[in-house]
Amino acid sequence: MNAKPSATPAPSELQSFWMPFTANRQFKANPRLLTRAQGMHYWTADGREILDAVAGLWCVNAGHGRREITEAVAAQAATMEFAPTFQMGHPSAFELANRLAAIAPPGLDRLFFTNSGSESVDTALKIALAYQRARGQASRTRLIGRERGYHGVGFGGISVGGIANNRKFFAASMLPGVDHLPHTLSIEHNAFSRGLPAWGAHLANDLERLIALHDASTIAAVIVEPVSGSAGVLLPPVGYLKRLREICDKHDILLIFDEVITGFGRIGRPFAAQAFEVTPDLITTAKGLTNGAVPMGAVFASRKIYDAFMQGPENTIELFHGYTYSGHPLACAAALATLDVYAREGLLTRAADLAPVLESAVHGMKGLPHVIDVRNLGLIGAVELEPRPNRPGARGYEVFVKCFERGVLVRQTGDIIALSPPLIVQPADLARIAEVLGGAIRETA
Ligand code: PXG
Repeated sequence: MNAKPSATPAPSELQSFWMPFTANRQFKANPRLLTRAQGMHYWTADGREILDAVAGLWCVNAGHGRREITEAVAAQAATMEFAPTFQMGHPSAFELANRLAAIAPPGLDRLFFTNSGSESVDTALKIALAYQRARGQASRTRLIGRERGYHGVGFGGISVGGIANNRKFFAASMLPGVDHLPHTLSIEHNAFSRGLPAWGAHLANDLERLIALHDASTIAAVIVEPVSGSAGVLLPPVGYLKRLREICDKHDILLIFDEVITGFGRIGRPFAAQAFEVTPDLITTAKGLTNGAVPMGAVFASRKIYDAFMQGPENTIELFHGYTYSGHPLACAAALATLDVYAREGLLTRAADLAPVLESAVHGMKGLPHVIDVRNLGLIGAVELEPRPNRPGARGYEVFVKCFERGVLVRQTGDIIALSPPLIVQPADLARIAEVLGGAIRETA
């Protein structure tokens, strides 16, 4: 099917939109505009078909144009476009919370709704701090993140995050009392590992060092992505996450998993917590929750945390936090329909079946020029390229553009190319993605 070609805007018509995380001038000189999507594909403004190897931006897990989802959103919009959830409610927010609780790791059955991953992260950090106070441990105010972590762009998220470019402009305005664990990428020890790298579980022990430095009585929570996506697909070494959990338990510190990327089936179970058999105290999600159709995030909290707030007089608000659009009816409708699609098509576990296909497709790139590492887990893949001298990111960008010109959308982070296709992907799609990416790498000096 071809998209109806729509007139490509003139450069002067592209100036007002200040684009996020984009080289605005470079983009506006050579725009890449998408105008339609269905299944595994986008179509560009000039009618070219693009195979989507990144599920939009890691969010369209059930593939594009799912009629069940758009019809549910349209029906909800026609019935009641908005209802408040402050001291009021509407049934689908409660239904969605129950449905999410049913697929959550054990005990994480209390849901706080947000509108994005960034809001989920800031919400989880605030819940962690307020929880410590509610249970009489108000001295536990420190937060621990990780180098190269990405937790969105709120002030909380960039403070616990570990990406220098996201932090340096705001350095003076970071949350106080934040430390960072070392990241877990070691090309030296683990290059071209298939699945989880064997070396590096001991990196979790750095948490003991921070605890010895500050004392456990000052630390509220540790936040990590079980698998970090944005910084270029950094995998946890075998045993690493279990070790983090043990140390947190030993010192009564909360563990938060940021599953904005790993949630909703990306690595073969509904949540990475289940795939790794490590249960955190809070999980942050967004993206795949609504298949990207309507912005929404959700924080999963343990019963223990929720119950700690449910104290005191019943007419008091227990948590002074929330968004006008927490549990927005259109988002709830999208999420409920998305969960139906996931269940009907077995998508929350499909990545486990396809992981070996993606693994051999991406590892086929070992040996291509400038490829210094290949990483994979579930339906996540990454190819790391050697940076050009003094021009970090240039080679990665060139590969990204070449892939797009040849009809495959990949995601570039510096000199790392990341793949995270919709969970409906077929082996033939993975072969095509590998063929185009491999060709682009081969032809990029
Ligand atoms: N946490 C994690 C782990 C994320 O990956 C966020 C929080 C923030 O979500 P929002 O909805 O506020 O953007 C994210 C977002 C990429 C890429 O290319 C990744 C994200 C966003 C945009 C691009 O890797 N992740």
